[in-house]
Amino acid sequence: MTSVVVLPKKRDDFTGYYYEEQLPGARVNGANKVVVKAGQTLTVPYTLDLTELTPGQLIEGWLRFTGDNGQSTLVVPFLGYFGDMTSEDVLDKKANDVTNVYGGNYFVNEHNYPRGIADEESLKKLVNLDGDYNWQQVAKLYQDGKVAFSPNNDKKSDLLKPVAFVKQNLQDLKVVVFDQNGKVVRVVADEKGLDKSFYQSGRNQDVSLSVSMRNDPNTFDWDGMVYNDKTGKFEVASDGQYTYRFVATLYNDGQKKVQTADYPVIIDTTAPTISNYKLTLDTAADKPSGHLSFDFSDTGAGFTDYSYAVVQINGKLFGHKLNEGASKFNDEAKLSGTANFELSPEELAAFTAAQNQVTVMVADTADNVGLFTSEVAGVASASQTVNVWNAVDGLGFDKDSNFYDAKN
Ligand SMILES: [Ca+2]
Ligand SMILES: [Ca+2]
Repeated sequence: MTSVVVLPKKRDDFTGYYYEEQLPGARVNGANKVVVKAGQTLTVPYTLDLTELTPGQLIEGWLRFTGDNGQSTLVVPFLGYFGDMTSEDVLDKKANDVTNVYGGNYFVNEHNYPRGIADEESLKKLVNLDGDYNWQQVAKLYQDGKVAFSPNNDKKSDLLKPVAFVKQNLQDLKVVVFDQNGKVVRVVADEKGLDKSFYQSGRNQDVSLSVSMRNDPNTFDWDGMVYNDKTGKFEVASDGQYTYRFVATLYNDGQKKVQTADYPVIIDTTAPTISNYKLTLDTAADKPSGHLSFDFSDTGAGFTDYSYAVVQINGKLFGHKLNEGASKFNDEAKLSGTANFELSPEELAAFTAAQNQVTVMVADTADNVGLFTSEVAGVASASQTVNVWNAVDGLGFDKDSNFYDAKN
């Protein structure tokens, strides 16, 4: 019997071919010679001694038995992991963590809009109209403390859906929700036998596309319901801070057989308010101008640097970032601020000689919309009108983006 223990395989720099070389410190112990009679089955024990090696590596090799006649040979290959397979963090990092492997874990709402960045209309503006990001890039703008949804059955961000990647097959993956006192208020799912994430058709497949999830790919979605142990009934969670926790159980035994990952989530069903609204127009001048300012404030999730105010003038829609130019937030948590901007030529052109209606809207990151409407007497207006932003009808997803999923 001869044995070879290899890995990593060596590459010949000159020829480019891979070749095998005995791994220093690895030894196979066992009988050098075995006798097997014709038709007999024999179990022969061998041990692989790796005590001189550093744990945490794949080990590959083979045993070769040569017959006494020097001709017939039998080769037995082996492959295994030396070390604790549970030392790997199986759950991918968050999408905003550059050390993520599969693009990072994040959340979307029922319309597949990533959470923790801005409301749906602002996301459409960022991706489709301003074109600053594609859907995969926009997911990386994920902000801790801004992941929010509003389970109030208004068809806007009523659901929280994880996009999560795992590096090993899992024996079990649970989702548990905690309230801000650390009390379990919901076990969302307990799923057995998940496949590790893999790369296919130009995108990474998250756990919801695991074979075991085919019966219900939405099992990890949180609908905002919690269990009330006083009434014994499920009810909609009240507004506040929650923690969405993955609990992964690995197949391999080891120190980190059970691993968790926590994500802060806000439930917010309160719409922002708008106050101190002021619109001044001067369309009679040689160079028409207009100025709009208002204060905005939210309870709950608030806004981000990617949040826009939507200005609707006679049904035409325009966007202005809440934290850009003279517009700014008043507090670090981005819960309130002042919008302050000049109207663009396109916005001025949207005014007519008839009665005008102007509405401003701001939405928090849980997609609750606050609005203020004013009537403006007819003005002498320019003829050209440009429809910059149609937020009412909504824009479709960018079908070419990697984020878009045709089945949803
Ligand atoms: Ca909602
Ligand atoms: Ca709110």
